[in-house]
Amino acid sequence: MPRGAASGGSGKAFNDQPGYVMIKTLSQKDNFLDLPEELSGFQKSQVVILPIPFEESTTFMQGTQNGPQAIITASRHLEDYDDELDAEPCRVGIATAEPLDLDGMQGQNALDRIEEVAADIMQTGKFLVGLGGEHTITVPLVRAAHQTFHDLTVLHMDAHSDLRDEYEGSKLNHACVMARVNEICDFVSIGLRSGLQDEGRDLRPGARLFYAYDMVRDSSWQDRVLDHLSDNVYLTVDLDYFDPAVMPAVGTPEPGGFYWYDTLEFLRKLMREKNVVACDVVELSPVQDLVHPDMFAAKLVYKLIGYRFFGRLRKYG
Ligand SMILES: [Mn+2]
Repeated sequence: MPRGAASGGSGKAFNDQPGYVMIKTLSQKDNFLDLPEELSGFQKSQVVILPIPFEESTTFMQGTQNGPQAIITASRHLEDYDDELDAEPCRVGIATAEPLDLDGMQGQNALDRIEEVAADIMQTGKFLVGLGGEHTITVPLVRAAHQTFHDLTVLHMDAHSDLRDEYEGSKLNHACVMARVNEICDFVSIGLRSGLQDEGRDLRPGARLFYAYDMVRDSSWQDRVLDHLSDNVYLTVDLDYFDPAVMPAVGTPEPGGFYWYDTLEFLRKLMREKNVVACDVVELSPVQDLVHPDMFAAKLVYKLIGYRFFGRLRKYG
């Protein structure tokens, strides 16, 4: 049975089924995209955005705990209409959960709490979008998705392979995310340009690593990545996948990243061909008075939702 997942605050509570999923959502004055109740109430929404301002192990520049709020604030300046899709993706309903209150919890306890809430949301069949926060939040989100989808593959977009078994004395460091995912299910990492010499040695047979150096030389990587994925996919986007020129607000920027349109082309293809069951966008570390990275992340989230629900249907498809 789903467990209760209520958090404190002024938002509206919704009890989805007696027995009971209890997610408080933000109202129009605070929610993603500035949506009225009829497009953001929990019950009618097909999408749930879960802000997870978790930051414990960021190693270089800090600030990812402010990422979810910066994305939501920026989203409120986006248009509802998407010209590429010729649609208003928000029509599917986008509920914004109250930022996850970890109530002073740390380490594994905090991650268990994230998993519990995420599993509650996923059990309703809604499309969960987690907003980080540091990349560590992906581990409990993948666990939650794996509870329902056993044939899950994780698609991991990142400059860093994140395959250290342990870093700075912790297996839960954000540099260890994919080592933990490797213990749960198959995965494909793309965009890599910073990692370890012996990475790949202890990986499960279903894991694949795609390096940026090779990807920019051979565009067939898109199809090869899709071929490696199972039908059900969990997508995690570390924003440092993108080039620091377009996405400077990350804790550990790496030159040689990817850009807006080439990435969107791939994401649309992904959403068209696979059943993406949930996703996260992580590691935004907002820079004061620099708004374009926040807008970039917010629009990326809205694009993911648009492709998920409209990518198969509309004019350029
Ligand atoms: Mn990274």
